[in-house]
Amino acid sequence: EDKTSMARGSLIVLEGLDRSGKSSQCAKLLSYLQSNGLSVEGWRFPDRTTAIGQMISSYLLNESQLDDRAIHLLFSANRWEKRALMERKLKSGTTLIVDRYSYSGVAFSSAKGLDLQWCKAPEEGLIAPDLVLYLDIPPEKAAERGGYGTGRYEKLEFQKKVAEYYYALRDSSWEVVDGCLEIKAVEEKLRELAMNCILKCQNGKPLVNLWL
Ligand code: Z5A
Ligand code: MG
Repeated sequence: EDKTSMARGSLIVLEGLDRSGKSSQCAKLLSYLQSNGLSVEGWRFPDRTTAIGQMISSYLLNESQLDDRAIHLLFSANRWEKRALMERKLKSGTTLIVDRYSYSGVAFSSAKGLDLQWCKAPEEGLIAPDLVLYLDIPPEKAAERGGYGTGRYEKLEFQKKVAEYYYALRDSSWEVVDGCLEIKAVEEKLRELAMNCILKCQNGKPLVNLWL
């Protein structure tokens, strides 16, 4: 029996404030793992390619208005519509590097003033990440990077609240990485943490659901 084809892939999520470096580090980690011969895909939430994703995209661009709870549930639905595919990929041995996930969903909506438990409820039953790589950066420093644009949430006071809720959501899957280090130094830390996680999953770490 071919053991490698039985081994499952890992669900690895990058989280952090806007401009913390998630998208750049996802791309670097993805190409590193691919160049090591691993089966790996890069995903991101919101997934703007679906019908729900297009509603979210227009909301984020301030092109449409939605009730706070309605948009929260759309973000969650956008993860639910990908759940079955996610499980199939992981079980068939593909590792997923995911740019934002349920923690973004809860932190952003809670920062608007919605109840934390209410925000967590629709995420329950989604696949729990094996590893959350949290790029830690003070909101003031993040704001200095390229400056915030016109995005709905790109305001310093709001980002400070998001940071507090992220902090409250930390669980055993989290590794906090200093996002203020040089890009190369962050990249090296993420490589090591990701490789450790992938090995644990290959060696039988069970797949479980949120919330841990
Ligand atoms: N949202 C939500 O409300 N609910 C949900 O469920 C989900 C999301 C999933 C989606 O934005 C928005 O939706 C987001 C949360 C909300 N809110 N906002 N705003 P997005 O994910 O599409 O946002 P983005 O614009 O793609 O990414 P970002 O978060 O703003 O940035 P990032 O991906 O973390 O950073 P980056 O693009 O990799 O880097 C930013 C800049 O910093 C760039 O110029 C880099 O070269 C520079 N950089 C990166 N790393 C470093 C280091 N180490 N040193 C110096 N400079 C660096
Ligand atoms: Mg990004």
